[in-house]
Amino acid sequence: MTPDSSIEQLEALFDTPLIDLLFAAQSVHRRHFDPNSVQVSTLLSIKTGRCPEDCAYCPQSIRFETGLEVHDLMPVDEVKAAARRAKAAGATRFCMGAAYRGPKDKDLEPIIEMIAEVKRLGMESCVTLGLLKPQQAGRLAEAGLDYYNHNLDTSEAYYSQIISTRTYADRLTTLAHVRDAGIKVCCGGILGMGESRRDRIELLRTLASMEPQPESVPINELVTIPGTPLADAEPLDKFEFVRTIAVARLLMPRSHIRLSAGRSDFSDELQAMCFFAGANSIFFGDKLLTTDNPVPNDDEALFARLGIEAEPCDTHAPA
Ligand code: SAM
Ligand code: DTB
Ligand code: SF4
Repeated sequence: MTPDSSIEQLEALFDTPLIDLLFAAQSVHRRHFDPNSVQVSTLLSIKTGRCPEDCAYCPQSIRFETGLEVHDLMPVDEVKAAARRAKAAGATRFCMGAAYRGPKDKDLEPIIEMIAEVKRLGMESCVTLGLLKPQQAGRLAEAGLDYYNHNLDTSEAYYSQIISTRTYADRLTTLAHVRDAGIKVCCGGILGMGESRRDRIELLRTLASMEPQPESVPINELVTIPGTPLADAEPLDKFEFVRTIAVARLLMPRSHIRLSAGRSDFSDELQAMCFFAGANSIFFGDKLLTTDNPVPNDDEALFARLGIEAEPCDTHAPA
């Protein structure tokens, strides 16, 4: 299977008996990765809430009443302390998220300091700040940023059902600026927002068609948030989630596929199945940005039971 495969071919792949699909995905996975190794990232919301965008899934939009505790950009020393704790707990990448449509130039100054502190700890750095101008991507690259997270979330066709304040093309333009600046791309989506299987296929096809493909592909399950338009979204069949991971692995054989939001609702057995399907990265720490994630003790126990090791850090900065 390649990104050029037709929709019909990808539909047929999705329809493959589950065990055959898992076997195919695992066979490709172990050609490119140690199958018992999972990359571990920790998230921190460095600026929470009051976002002007209207993403129907998001607790941080100013348009929805979600009872969220909001805060402005955190001081650099608090971010540094959180990164140090994440490193001590075993994370190798520190991902900082801000509820912006896009950052103002002046917002980037403290964020650049945060990136420098994370690098000084010997961790990989990632930020997710919304839409970027080319010169802003350049400033982040100069600061030594390793990854920029910017999700496409769903298919182009379904996008306007979820977000009205920006277009798919806006997102793709920022992704191009990030790539042109020489920063690695972290780009994925959310499943369970009422999209069709065709939308999931189109999302994966768009991701896999990028040249080069994103290094990191977070696959989130929608965390339903009371007060948002998607509060009552029908949950996705968990086997459909696993199938989507397997097809992502087959289409993007060298990318890290991250089992992202939604893990709190997954049994250990379902997570193991996702790893078998080709997921090889997680968010580690008891919080995502604003919602709960499995507690570290549970993840450590799960890794031990499965014989999974955390992937070593891919950065050459001093420890
Ligand atoms: N504002 C920036 C942006 O949208 O790119 C960065 C922060 S935003 C919260 C980062 C990502 O979190 C979104 O692109 C979306 O994929 C994910 N996300 C937000 N709310 C979610 C939810 N309720 N369930 C699953 N994923 C969610
Ligand atoms: C991604 O794909 N998922 C993360 C990270 N990238 C920034 C965010 C998940 C957010 C889930 C809802 C919340 O905690 O606010
Ligand atoms: Fe704002 Fe990002 Fe949430 Fe959309 S996903 S409302 S852009 S914080």
